[in-house]
Order: sequence, then C-alpha cells, then structure tokens
Amino acid sequence: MLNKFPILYSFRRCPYAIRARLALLVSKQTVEIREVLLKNKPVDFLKKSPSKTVPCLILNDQIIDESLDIMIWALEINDPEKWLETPNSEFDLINLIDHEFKPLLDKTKYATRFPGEDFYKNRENALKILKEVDERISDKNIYKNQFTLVDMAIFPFIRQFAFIDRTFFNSQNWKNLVNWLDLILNSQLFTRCQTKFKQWSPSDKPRYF
Ligand SMILES: N[C@@H](CCC(=O)N[C@@H](CS)C(=O)NCC(=O)O)C(=O)O
Repeated sequence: MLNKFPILYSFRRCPYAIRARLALLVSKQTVEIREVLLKNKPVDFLKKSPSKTVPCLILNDQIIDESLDIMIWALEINDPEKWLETPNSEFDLINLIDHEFKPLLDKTKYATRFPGEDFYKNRENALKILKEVDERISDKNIYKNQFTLVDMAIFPFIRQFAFIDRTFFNSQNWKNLVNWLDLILNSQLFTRCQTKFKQWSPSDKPRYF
C-alpha cells in the first residue's frame, strides 16, 4: 500500500532528528511522525532503517537514513527561505561539527561515561571549534544575512553544548555565537520543531508533522 505522506522516525531530543525536522518544516513537507525511544525501538523501524538510527525517512520508493540527506531531499522539493543557497565553501563547518565537535560534545556532556578522559581538555577543544564557528558568523548568520542549511545543520549540536552549562557558555568571549543561538532558539520554526509527540506504537492513528 502506498503511503500518502512519508514516514519520519524521529526522536525529539536527537540533534540529527532536529536538523531533519527543521528542514521538513521550512520546506512544508508534511510527514507522518513516529516518535521513537532509542531504548525501545519499534520492530517496523528496525526492519526499515539500515543504520537503526534516527532520523529515518520512509518514502514509497526510497529510504533516507541520513539527516543531511533528509534536509536536502526536503529543500530540493521546496526551499522558500533559500537554505540551499549556501556556498560549498561553508559546508566544511558541517563536517567539523559532525566529526570533530560531536565526540567532544559527548565527552563533555556525558563525562561520567568517559572515565579515562580529561573533561577540561575535551571541553577546551570543543570551545576552540566553537570559536571558529563564532568567527565564521558574519553578524547574524554563517552566510550573508540569512539562515541556511549550514546554520540549521550545526545548530542542534551547539545548542546541546550550550545547555550543558548555559552560564559557562554565555560567559565565553563570543562575538556572535550567543545571539546566533538565541535567534534560532527563539524562532517559531524551532518551537514547532520541538512539538511533543508521545512514543509511537503500531496501533496509533497517524500523527502528522
Ligand atoms: N548519521 C546519522 C546519525 C544519527 C544518529 O546517530 N542518531 C542517534 C540518536 S541522536 C541514534 O539514533 N542512535 C542510535 C541509538 O542510540 O541506538 C544521521 O545523521 O542521521
């Protein structure tokens, strides 16, 4: 049976799922949302998702298993705020955050899970990366005067880091990072993105996002 709307397996707090939902919202792509608990993944999700990670978007003819690919899929259909108008030269920031910053974020946020690690050194190294992001923000955004895919792809990870200790985060000598973060946090888009859904179960009526 063909689904009228794509199915998004999502987890509200997951930074990868947040970036995917932001792009789905801005591009006005309706999906059937299925909130997954990572400790209790539904059988249907485990069958369909190659990586068993969220977000995972199930289309009638395709499964998109990477958050950045979900963003691009949605924006290629409809990009009213021109998020795809990011020059390729800015994409290295996504790599930097996904591959170098994310492990340091985890080691700072979940320090007790990494007993052999030097918490202060990891946090310092994370801050060095954020310093680079801060310097790349020209006034309000990474690129020109508009938010693009790059801002939205890196935002959920920087948000997580900031909320480990918001006072500590805000007390750093940032030029633009706090304003940049607050602009997105206070946006209607982010508020809608964080709508709460209860854990999906196969007998539920579809819930749309
Ligand atoms: N490469 C994936 C990574 C997604 C990812 O790692 N998601 C985490 C949640 S934040 C997950 O599902 N982990 C699986 C688990 O914890 O079992 C993407 O960008 O979509």
